[in-house]
Amino acid sequence: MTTPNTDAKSSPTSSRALRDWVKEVAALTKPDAIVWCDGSEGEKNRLTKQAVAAGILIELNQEKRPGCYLHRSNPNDVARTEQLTFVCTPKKIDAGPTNNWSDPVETYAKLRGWLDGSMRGRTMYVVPYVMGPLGSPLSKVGVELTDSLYVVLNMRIMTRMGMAALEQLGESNDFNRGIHCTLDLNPERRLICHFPQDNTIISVGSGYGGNALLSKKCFALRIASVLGRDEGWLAEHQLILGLQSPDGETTYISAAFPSACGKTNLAMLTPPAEFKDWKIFTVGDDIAWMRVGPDGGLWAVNPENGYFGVAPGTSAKSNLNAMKMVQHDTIFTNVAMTPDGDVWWEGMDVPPPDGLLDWQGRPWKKDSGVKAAHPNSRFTTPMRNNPAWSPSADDPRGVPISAIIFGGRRASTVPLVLESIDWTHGVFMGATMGSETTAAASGAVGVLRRDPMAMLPFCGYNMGDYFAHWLEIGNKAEPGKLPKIFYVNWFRKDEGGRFLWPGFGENSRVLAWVFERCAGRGAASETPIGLIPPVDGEGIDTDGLDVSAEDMAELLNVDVAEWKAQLPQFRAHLAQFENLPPELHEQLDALENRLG
Ligand code: SAT
Ligand code: MN
Repeated sequence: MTTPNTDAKSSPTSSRALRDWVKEVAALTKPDAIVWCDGSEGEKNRLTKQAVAAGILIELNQEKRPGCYLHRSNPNDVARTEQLTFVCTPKKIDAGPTNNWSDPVETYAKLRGWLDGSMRGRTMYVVPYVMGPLGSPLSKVGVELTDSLYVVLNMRIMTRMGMAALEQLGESNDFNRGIHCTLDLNPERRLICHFPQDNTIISVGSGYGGNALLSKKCFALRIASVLGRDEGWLAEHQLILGLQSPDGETTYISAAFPSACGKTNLAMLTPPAEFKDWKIFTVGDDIAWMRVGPDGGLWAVNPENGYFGVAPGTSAKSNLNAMKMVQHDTIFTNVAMTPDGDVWWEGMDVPPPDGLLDWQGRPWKKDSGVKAAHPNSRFTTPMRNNPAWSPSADDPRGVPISAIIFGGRRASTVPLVLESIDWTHGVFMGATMGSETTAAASGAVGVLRRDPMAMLPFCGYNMGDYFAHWLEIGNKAEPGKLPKIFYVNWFRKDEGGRFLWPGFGENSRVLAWVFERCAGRGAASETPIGLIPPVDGEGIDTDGLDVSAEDMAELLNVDVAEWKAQLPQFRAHLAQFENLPPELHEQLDALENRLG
């Protein structure tokens, strides 16, 4: 085994802790070579060539899609595996009832056994990266050691990777330690383990996005949520967008939806023709790190540098900006390939050409009933590719958040939009939110599960404490400066299963109401569950909207009986948390009273 570049003289880092750790992991995994990634263009070209030669990437048609490649995953490894994801705190109670827990001492020992010699014959890449704008006090450094070229090339898009990260780290030992080893992709030897007390992640046996790109869910959410708890800030599964009104005033809104519920679409949506004077700019599409700023308001940064978006359903109609941004310099994972080396997926709004290869590279037939692209197929794209990209994504101060939106997929009960009475009620709304499951995680699709703040799979500590932390943030902020909290549901259906709301660009009408409410204007009616726009047209601007008055009334209807029927579910859900803050019990009682 060689261990080049880990001694002080030849190593690119002045952090002794980093050099020592790289040396230690190399001594365990025994790679043939160690490569420190610098993040340069030359490195990208070299590694891309290698990946193509090794069959890890397939070069797509470079005239149609310059800089674009396709990766096909092992069919057993195409989504996050929540049942194999663990939080390994010394005390089980600190992981809480919503996380899988395993003992850190035993888990380290088991993983060390699996890692021993696991990189023999392979190269170990050292991937230093910054989460958050360079030089921002809100940013954090991570280093991922991986034996996967696919991971390196994706990390290069998803994070600010390379020398910039080593510069930001300097001599410090304060960085997230991530070890990723592909092993043989045997689900029997697949584990994604978090050790928040050591700021460490070990992920083995999977090459899939959220399991293997350790910057994303593992660091920026599970570990960062714990850092946030201890340091007084929030790491959230939220997009951040800037909404510019016709007067040129910009309001920043963040929004939490479970995976594959349209965060990427909302973050970059194009308002419809009647709303063309409103503009939306994307700060982030998946993760927000938020803290109370010097002015007492809540400020947010997007820690990421790219998007890992769901391909199926993305079309010129649903997300024109996404269609434009994936035109170049994008890695596609598990989409279908056309005979001329282009990509295709269900819902692209162009018919599938003859001679299509499905996501596994097999010839695909139109009426075969099987999907050509995997339902969780993805694109990895640099955020600057997005025509709606907001340069404030690079602002070290972050952006001031005026509204936080929670949302999920609910066929019934939950109205199109709802405003909370106050911060505590908003936290209660987030804590009890539910959504029907999607293909982003393995398991059944379409089952209603409670997914508090869309963080169920991502909160790295006890969720009871997490709710208390949200309440504390509310106390820390200047009362008048706290964001307003809303709840939306784009997915309500009628009895025949037809969507009542057209969604996509039309969602900007709901955002416009949110904007007005934040500005202290905009009509709202009180209901037992919170404030909703009045149905008489004073609330949501329906000019030019193709939704009948009856459907609009249904979308904004609060069915007291349906809400009452949910109360036992709320109670059972909250009862899991031994250390639930009393304020949330009080909120539930108050809701019950208001419902009569
Ligand atoms: O695969 S990821 O976890 O990164 C995407 C998602 O599920 O939200
Ligand atoms: Mn996500």
